Amino acid sequence: MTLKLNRRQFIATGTAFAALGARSAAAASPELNARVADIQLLPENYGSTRIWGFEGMAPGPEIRVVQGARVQRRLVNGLPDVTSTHWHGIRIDNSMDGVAGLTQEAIAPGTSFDYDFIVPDAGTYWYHAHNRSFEQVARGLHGALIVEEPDPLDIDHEEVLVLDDWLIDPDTAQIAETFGAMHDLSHAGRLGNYITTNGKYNLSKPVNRHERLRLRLINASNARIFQLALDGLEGWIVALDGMPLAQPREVEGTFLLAPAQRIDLIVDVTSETGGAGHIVQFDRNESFSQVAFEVTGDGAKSRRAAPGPLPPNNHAMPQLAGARDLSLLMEGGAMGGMRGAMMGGRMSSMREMMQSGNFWAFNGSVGGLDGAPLASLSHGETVRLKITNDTVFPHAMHLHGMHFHEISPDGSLGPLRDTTLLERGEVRDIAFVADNPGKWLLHCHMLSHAAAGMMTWIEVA
Ligand SMILES: [Cu+2]
Repeated sequence: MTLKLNRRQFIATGTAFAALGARSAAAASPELNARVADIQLLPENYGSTRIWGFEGMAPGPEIRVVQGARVQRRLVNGLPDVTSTHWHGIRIDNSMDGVAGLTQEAIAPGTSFDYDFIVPDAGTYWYHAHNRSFEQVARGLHGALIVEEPDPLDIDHEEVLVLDDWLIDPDTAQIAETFGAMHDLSHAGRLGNYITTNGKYNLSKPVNRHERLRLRLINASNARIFQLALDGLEGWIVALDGMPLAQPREVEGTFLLAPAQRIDLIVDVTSETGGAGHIVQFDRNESFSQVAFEVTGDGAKSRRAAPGPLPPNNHAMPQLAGARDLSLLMEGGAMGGMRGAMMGGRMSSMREMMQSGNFWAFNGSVGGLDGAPLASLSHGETVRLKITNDTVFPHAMHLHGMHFHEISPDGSLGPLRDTTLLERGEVRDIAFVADNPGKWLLHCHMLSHAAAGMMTWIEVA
């Protein structure tokens, strides 16, 4: 039936809508319920798995807005623990950053907190719990936050792909409740035995040959560094951690996606009709299909021309001459040879550290939220931070509130990131303009490491 309105009805309806608009503006934000749920995470022949998820899902509901929009969510804590929600990669107002104990009080069970912020940059972001995150993220509290460019891209499909790994007891189908296990804290972090994309171990998407896809990859795992490649798909990396590359980078061989990092790809389906393309995941010497793209039909006769860059987000360029130099020495962990570190205001032996579940140090001190900041910066100051990984494990270092440039070996400014991977023994300089006031966490996103000493913060005033 076609709805026809005469002018009188139209005016009346318009008035009704206006009243509705006024009422909804004053009403509460949409709710985002963090709660316990039982879901079919494992294959059908296994039982259900109890998770903690936003709206009872893992990943939680996708939040999708256009660049410059306002995001409002009332986080309702239906969990049996306090929580908070961090909006990872967003240049956000500090009071909305969601770090329990630094930017807000933890949200008690049965209470709520209203998140309300503007998203200044287009790109692929995510949200996740930021209280006991080594447990709460592992239980499933994460979801995608997508900020669209104002103008649509020339693509046929877009897929948001949240990669995760779960530590599951196969006998019970339940998440192994070994959070904070000594081995995870002191070695490579909590690694899972069940790998999913968007909560499925066998995610498959139908496509046509020669279609162009935008793939938004998000690593929501606690500690797994995904080593990935394309098969039957050819394309380009166009953005890292939400931020467009100045020029698309053709994918050749494997690429890494460390915990919390994102990669945006534009790929063309090159596999034959009836075949499949894959995002391939390498684990030790084996390879698996992380995501399959079943080529069910013929698309265009030939591929499109190579894509241009995504429109840039507007960031201040750091001027390295005259930048303030800071350094961060990362030490500790198993086989790291560290004898001890400052903890709670006094020198402590490794044995004393271990007794309180701490294994790592930043600049000789066990890190956390209680101590002094790594640095107090003036608003607008440019910083060059040298990060030295003097441990035998890789670490994915994340700065809240601002993106930074990795500095290339030749001294030039590399891509903008919010999470940078340092392999064992690696040294990396990063640079950024401290143009977002507040208290910003700087921590390892191997979440067990953050809980065991790899956490500090900077202040911008
Ligand atoms: Cu780490």
